[in-house]
Amino acid sequence: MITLFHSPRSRSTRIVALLKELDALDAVGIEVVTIPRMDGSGGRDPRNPHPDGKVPVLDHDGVLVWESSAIIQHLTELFPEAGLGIPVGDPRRGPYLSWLAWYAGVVEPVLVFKALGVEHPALAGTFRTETEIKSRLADALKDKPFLLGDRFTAVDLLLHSPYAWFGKPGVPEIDAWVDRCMDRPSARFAAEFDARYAAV
Ligand SMILES: N[C@@H](CCC(=O)N[C@@H](CS)C(=O)NCC(=O)O)C(=O)O
Repeated sequence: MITLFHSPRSRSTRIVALLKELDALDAVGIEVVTIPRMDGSGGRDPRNPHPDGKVPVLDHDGVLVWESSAIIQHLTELFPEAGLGIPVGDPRRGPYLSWLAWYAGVVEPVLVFKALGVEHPALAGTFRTETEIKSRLADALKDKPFLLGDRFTAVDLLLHSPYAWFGKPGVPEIDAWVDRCMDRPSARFAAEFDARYAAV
């Protein structure tokens, strides 16, 4: 049995969109849980098995997979027919894995520091800054609609998600790509799913 622990309008929303892209909504159950929110609402949910009480977390036959990048890799490999992941042996596998890991190791911390107004030369030295993130993305998108080519893959789903949340950065290549990603049925499905459960 596979269960996604999800809280509406959070980082797990992108995993709900992924399940739609993978046509895996029948195979993976979604358990809606609460999390502590920045505005003081919500709270840790005792049903959530994530060691830190966070979402997303996936329970696959009693084994936990946490962190969005890891969950995305696990699910795309479990449901390969959808072509959202890149298999071993494909020359795009290197960039695919690198985008996934770069998101978790660089993009997320840098964008959180920026949103909080936290600056330090050592942080910029270690992670670089949002300027480098935007230039890396714009460079990858200057000659193709998606990060790995003509086709939307799981790295587009993951990497565009902060801009779907915080707003587009005002860089033409990135803005157009975010629009393409947000215009997909999976993004609309996840937004509607969240609207339904956030209201409960
Ligand atoms: N890097 C993690 C971040 C997970 C995370 O921070 N999730 C937030 C929701 S947006 C959360 O669960 N916050 C509740 C808490 O910190 O207790 C991932 O992408 O899976």
